[in-house]
Amino acid sequence: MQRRSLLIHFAATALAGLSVPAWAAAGIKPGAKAALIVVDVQNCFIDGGTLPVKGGADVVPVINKLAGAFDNIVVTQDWHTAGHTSFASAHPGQKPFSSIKLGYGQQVLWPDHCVQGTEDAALNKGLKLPTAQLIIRKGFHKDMDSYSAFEEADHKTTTGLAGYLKARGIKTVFVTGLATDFCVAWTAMDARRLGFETYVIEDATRAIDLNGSLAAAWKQMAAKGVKRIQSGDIVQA
Ligand code: VGL
Ligand code: ZN
Repeated sequence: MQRRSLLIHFAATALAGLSVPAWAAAGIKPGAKAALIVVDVQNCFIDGGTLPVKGGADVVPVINKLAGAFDNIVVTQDWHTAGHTSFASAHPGQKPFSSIKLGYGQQVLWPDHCVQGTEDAALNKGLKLPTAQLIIRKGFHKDMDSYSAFEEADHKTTTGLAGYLKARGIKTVFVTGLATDFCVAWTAMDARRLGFETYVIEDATRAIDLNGSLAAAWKQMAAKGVKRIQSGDIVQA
């Protein structure tokens, strides 16, 4: 390399090392082809519920504020039958937070939670999303769990969400809610795989963090091309 081009090369490399990604520096404007996905902000996952996530209530004001920046909002609810296969109580001798192998793969066993039609499964009252356009419920097949808002745990049965978003011309999704390392992560990774540009807004999520599951989830999401941002990176309309 010539001396001059070496210098230029050096300067460019130094700049690249210092610079933050363009989307973070400029702020992100979601626009008409983006959707905010609000995952499982239900009483069950908040203090007083059946499977409380530490700090779960803290996501509510962050999501309420984010909502103002989005034309399209989709809300999800974990919506289990009584006696659901993801409940430890459905497997004699098993305790919550252990794990077993089921027909579709490994399943963490949870306390009974988010049973259809109960107050526990209702969206948290603090959530103010009057402009939300779709509520999608998942995990309603008694013999199969569904962390992802797109696909059930067999990775075959679809919830219909991808079809809905694609039919509406949505290209980019921003995932928020509970819990970072389960339903948020699985939703985000499926979104990416299904062809959506995908962001997780970290401070609009809280985690269960079971045996290092939070760090593992961020690593897997990064490997799949999910982008990790903060609510302050979104430009309010
Ligand atoms: C979830 C565990 C069990 C979640 C749902 O919403 O992250 N976690 N069911
Ligand atoms: Zn569940």
